[in-house]
Amino acid sequence: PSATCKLWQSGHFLHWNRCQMLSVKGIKMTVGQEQQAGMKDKPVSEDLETHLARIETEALFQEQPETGNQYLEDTLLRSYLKTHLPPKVLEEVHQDLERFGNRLLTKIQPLSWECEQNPPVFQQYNAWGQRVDHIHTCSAWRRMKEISAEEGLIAEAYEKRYSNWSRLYQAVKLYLFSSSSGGFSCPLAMTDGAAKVIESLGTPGSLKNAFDRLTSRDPKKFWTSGQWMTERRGGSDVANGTETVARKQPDGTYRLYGFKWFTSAADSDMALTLARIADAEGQCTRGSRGLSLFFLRVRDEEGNLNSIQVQRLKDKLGTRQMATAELWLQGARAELISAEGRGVAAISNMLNITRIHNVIGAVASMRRMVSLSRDYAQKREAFGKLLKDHPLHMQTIARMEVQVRGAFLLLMEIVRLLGLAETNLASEQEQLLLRLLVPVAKLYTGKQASAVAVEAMESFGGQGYMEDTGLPVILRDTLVLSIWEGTTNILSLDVLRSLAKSQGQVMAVFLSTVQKKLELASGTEELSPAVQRTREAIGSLRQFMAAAGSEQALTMELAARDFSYSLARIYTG
Ligand code: UCC
Repeated sequence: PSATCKLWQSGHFLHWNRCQMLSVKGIKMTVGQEQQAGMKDKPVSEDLETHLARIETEALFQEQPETGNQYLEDTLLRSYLKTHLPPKVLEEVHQDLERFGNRLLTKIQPLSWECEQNPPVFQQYNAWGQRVDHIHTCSAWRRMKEISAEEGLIAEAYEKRYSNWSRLYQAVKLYLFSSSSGGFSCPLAMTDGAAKVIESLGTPGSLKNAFDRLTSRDPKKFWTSGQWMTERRGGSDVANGTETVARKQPDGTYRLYGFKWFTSAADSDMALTLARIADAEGQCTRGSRGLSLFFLRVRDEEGNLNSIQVQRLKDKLGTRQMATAELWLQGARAELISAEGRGVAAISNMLNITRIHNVIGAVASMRRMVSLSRDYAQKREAFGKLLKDHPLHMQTIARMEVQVRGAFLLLMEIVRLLGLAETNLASEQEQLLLRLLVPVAKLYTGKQASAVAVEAMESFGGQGYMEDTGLPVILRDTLVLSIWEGTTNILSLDVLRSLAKSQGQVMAVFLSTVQKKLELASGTEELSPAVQRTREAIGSLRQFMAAAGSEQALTMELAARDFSYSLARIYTG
């Protein structure tokens, strides 16, 4: 420790006996303390030493991991588009995505960080004691809303410029946007879901304005939507947890009374929500059959809340950029938009879209973490060589990369099928497959995302754990992906629901589709071990299904999660 260091400065060697302080933190602190302690008394040579200590300190800093244009760097995405899109569509889409990739890098990513650093603030009263219930959002968050409209992040899917490919193209833009969106992908998910519900209802006249706004490219017109489903008694068992009551008004509208416990993106312009219609005696039907779907504006033209009080903002582990609130509905004016008692079935269109957005968010965050990890491996030296030259480190990254690629392809498959379904080009089999794959992909990628994020974080060593690197934010934000829009177990039960409702047809389609894909892969020698393992997995799945057929429903319920994981792995494989 007392060795003499030689440092080259201005053409001179200087001798410095303080190498024992060669800890990055130690040097910085000591220099700062020395400066404060008495700069005036120090001889010139000591100032020089201080300066040199700084240089030495700076030389110890790690180079920051970065990504460039996320579209251009994503070789799998580009090869997928090249393989699947018609050439004319590819040409147009490629140009737009390259431009968008640059905009993300230079303009949108800095806004994202600003959103993280300036979370929404709730002001309940003004200075004079009047209740205002104002949710203040930062300018970067509001800019994200404008950018979303300008980029057509919702519009693209509904304009259908590229027929069945529009949905996939929209999903690709959202995938690129997601990890730079500062949490704005959440309101976009619900906005997309609301537009889908309205479209599926045939866009009734009273909802035309809302639909036009949700799907607008004009930032001044664009609206976002909330999805208020969770009440105090819980968010999974919607049928029994919903207490909100709807009272019919003489003009045919309704007034809603109840307490919504989690309302994400509470600064949205409108919302879809469930409530129980009270009859003339004030009685409501219990359970799922008592639930109907309502549309409401959050504020009127003057900006006054629609008989809603904001109780407080939620103090969340992650997604802190986005305002999640508890809301009292105290007679909020609303419009019934489903058949009475068909609320859950009507909102399931929204759920399936937001669940796909959840998959987009999961794949995007994995891609971001692994891309940063890969970049870091090319810059960071340890044990005398770059991380990329350490086989064990590279094996760890390669395993993550496989997870991301599989999840990405599963996502693309879903949005490809959705595009077909939305343009009436999907066969009955493709529709069934879509119904099954949405919960399968949501539950599986939701778990993958946080596992990959944790692993990737480790690849940066202690730096990965530092808040100001931005890496912990990504991890925190992935943790919600297995919770909101249906937990892993609830989604596993939804997989069973799709089996029961189709009387097993979804499984027949699943197996025959996988079989066809395996036949295609069989022609490639290098893939034969993978083909073999997938065939074995299908064999086990068939055995399980044959045995489960004679068991009680409880057995199937108990197996739902493992069964769903198997479907995800087989299809991804
Ligand atoms: O988490 C939330 C915050 C929002 C943030 C969004 C941003 C995310 C974006 C991320 C970007 C990075 S909001 C709350 C989320 N809550 C949920 O997701 C609810 C979870 N619970 C369920 O999914 C349950 O399984 C329920 C609510 C669907 C169960 O309700 P029921 O009424 O007990 O279930 P039923 O009786 O089985 O279903 C009623 C009807 C049936 O149709 P019919 O009557 O024709 O047979 C079902 O087939 O609804 C139909 N149905 C569906 N149809 C139910 N689920 C589906 C489905 N997924 N697809 C099609």
